[in-house]
Amino acid sequence: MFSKVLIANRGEIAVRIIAACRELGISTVAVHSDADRDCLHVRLADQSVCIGGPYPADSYLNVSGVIAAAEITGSDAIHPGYGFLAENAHFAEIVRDCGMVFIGPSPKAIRLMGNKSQARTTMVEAEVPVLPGSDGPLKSKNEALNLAKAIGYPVILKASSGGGGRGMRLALAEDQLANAFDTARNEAENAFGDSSLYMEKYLVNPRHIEFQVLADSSGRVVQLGERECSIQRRHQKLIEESPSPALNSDLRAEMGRAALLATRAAKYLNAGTIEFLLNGDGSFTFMEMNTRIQVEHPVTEMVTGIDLVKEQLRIGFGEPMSLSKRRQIRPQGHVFEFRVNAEDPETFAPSPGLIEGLVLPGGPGVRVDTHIYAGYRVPPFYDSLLAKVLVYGRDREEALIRSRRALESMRVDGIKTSIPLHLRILDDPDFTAGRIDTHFMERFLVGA
Ligand code: MV4
Repeated sequence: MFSKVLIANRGEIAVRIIAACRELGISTVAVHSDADRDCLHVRLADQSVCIGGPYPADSYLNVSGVIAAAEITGSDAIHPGYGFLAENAHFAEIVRDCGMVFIGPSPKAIRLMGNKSQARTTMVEAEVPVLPGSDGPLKSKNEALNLAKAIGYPVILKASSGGGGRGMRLALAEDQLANAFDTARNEAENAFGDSSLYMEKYLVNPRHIEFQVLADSSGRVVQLGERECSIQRRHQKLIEESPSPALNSDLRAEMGRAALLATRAAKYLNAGTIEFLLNGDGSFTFMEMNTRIQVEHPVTEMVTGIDLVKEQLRIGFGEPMSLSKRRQIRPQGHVFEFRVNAEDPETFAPSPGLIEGLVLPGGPGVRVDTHIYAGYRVPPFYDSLLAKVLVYGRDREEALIRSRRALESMRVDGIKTSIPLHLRILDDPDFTAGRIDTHFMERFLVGA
């Protein structure tokens, strides 16, 4: 196994990765910014290196700073976590060229799935279902107009280099297309330096359901079931759960097979996620592949009992994944994840500052992944995630009751958090009945 791994991240995911390294006997190197000297990941790691100023561009996104820290500490590998450099193919290439292991897929797979239009084309060839749309990037506005007429409105224009909801424009009817095309092109050029767009038929009220996959260098590919991620606001997920209340075992098996096809088509290695849109009629289509460990990975860990980060480390080292073929992956029970953010529960304005007091929930079925502690000051420079509260129940009903109990017992004093919002969602009859889709939060917030 590796002797030393550098974690190119901060916050709860850095803490999570350090935990997996410890259990495997790997020593750890934290990197941090000037603003993060007092962070838990810095205290928990065996070594730490300050790599720059508070702004991400000066530290966690600073490729040469991260590489230098890995070199001077004699690290064998770099775990990128999520966000920051996790889906940067150039970074993955440099790590490899410096003789270290990037714990993730190959630069080629990152690049392929990072181009959302190429990803779509790859899935068409692999016979993974996709929505009607363009065959590669659109060459002109005229091509867009003709294609939209053929597939029917509404259509959505997406930036090839976008993803996660960035760089998308909707056209509900023909009179909106020219404008949507120009706006989307400009936005894509400004945001990604790549104006290339592709088109899909737009689904009005889909669910977002994603499958966790693992692939190792022996050629083994497995899927670990789904996460329902429809409870989100402006593409920021708030609550995830598994299993999805929308799937029966036949549909789950069919989507699982498609996830395996997609993973193989991408020549994928390590942990990844296949995102699908599920329509009200039970049809599903490939949306994107995420080439990283995700925020919500513990949802899958809790229903399967598998430590995904340890599997990532084993696979990165070139070992086979530890799941035996005979003992099948059998998800059990029901799990919710609540993202507790440092933000106003009504306006969603960021709420950084000093945590004056902290009481975390615990007891049966509760897991909290966090980097915060009483006396910690939440810096204003990074994303607002404070903690992930995960709750297991034998069934959805028990998980819901336990979730209320856990969130009611949690206290974060000194700053505003999304806990009161979660408690209100837990009182919503549509949420408790599992009647959710990607527009649930818009309806919920209007009704409030
Ligand atoms: C869509 C869609 C409907 N039809 N594509 C948003 C995130 C990015 N990954 C793609 N997204 C969407 N693509 C077609 N053809 C609706 C969304 C979408 C969405 C998807 C998942 C979760 C939340 C969402 C909220 C709004 C729109």
